[in-house]
Amino acid sequence: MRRLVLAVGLFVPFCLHAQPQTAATVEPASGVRAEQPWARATAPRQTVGGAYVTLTSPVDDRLVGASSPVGRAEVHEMTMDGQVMRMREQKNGVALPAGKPVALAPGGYHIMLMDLQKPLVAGQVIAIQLRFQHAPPMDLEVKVAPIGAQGPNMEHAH
Ligand SMILES: [Cu+2]
Repeated sequence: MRRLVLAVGLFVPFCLHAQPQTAATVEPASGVRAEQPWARATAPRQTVGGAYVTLTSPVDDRLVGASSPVGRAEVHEMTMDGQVMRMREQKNGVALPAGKPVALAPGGYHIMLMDLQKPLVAGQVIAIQLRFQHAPPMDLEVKVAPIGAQGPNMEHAH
């Protein structure tokens, strides 16, 4: 009995500090949600490409790396330095705050695909694995959108 009381005594303050809904419904760290993964087709001879996805983690996590059979994959951020576009590998990954969708999208964070063996062709589906600080690796099937696409559903754009 004494042990039970002690356990309850420790648990209650913890509950009071947690969010009311999430205390009961915390998803496992593996519950990262990936929405609309897509990559952009590449021109012949182009050996680099970009892939994009919106990630929502139920708990604070970080996207720390990626890999793909099509080439070397790195997590990058694109920024504008005046008129100059710069890309940097995110050595510390990209923060995924609990419950907040984080978009990897043209002009910002992206999965950089390098040393492509073959061009990425519109309509093709490529495999990309994402690695997280806490959640287990996630395998994505990434649809390739046409060259110049700004999003996953731009096949009829002019
Ligand atoms: Cu890049």
